Amino acid sequence: MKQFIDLLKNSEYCVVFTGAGVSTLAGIKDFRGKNGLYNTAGADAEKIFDIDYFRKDPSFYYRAAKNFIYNLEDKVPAIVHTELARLEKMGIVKAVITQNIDLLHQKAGSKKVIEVHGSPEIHRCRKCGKIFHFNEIVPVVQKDEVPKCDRCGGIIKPDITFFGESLPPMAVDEAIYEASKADLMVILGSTLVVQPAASFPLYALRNGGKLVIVNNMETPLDYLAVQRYDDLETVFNYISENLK
Ligand code: CNA
Repeated sequence: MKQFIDLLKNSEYCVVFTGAGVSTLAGIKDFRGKNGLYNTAGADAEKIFDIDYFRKDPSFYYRAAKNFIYNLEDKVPAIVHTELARLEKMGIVKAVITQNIDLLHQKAGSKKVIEVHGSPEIHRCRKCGKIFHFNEIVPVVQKDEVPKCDRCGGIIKPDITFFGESLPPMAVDEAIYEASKADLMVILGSTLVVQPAASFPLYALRNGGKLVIVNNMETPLDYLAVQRYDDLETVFNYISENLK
């Protein structure tokens, strides 16, 4: 871990890529981890963020997300979020590219956050496009109702990228731009299987950047990493104590 700290200190442009694993420490389940939704909620979990299923039955998403996304006000950033915000302030981390949809990097104080799978901050009517903010939607979902547009009665969907939808193009461009500039890319808590987001680290590699991976399961890019660690909490406690 001392070597990891040296890499961080000596980097000129460190970009971080985060997945759901960084938020398990804040009490939010990931998908594919040991206690993740895919293991605990069975096959139905894959339908939660499936756009075809949402079109058929939006209530399924809202029921499943009620105590997962529509209770995010209660969630507090964990050590990885707070340390990344601190490293940004120190000038080490230049950008965080995240697959997460829990707003915890921003809550922790990170300024440059690129949300490649969208965000629940904004919800949109699928019929007329009217925009609604997260805080307007929460009380409706908490009452077990499907949010509907007050202008046209259309179904409202979060600006989260569901399986079957394209990623937000501006965020993707920005992520590729940042990854291409990185001389050090640190990948945290992601299985790196959801494409195309999982291929962003390849842009860093292509331009001579180094990869460090921290994840407690194997990833398809492990063999390309200069350093590889398992446990996020252990690594970030160490960073918190030893990188001042
Ligand atoms: P994933 O596929 O669920 O992978 C998470 C990885 O993190 C797994 O390999 C876990 O074993 C690992 N992990 C969990 N806790 C730790 C820990 N303490 N230390 C080390 N490793 C740990 O998640 P990805 O982000 O790779 O998959 C992308 C999906 C998940 C995106 O579409 C996200 O939007 C989606 N997602 C996001 C959230 C969130 O915003 N918090 C939660 C659940 C799913």
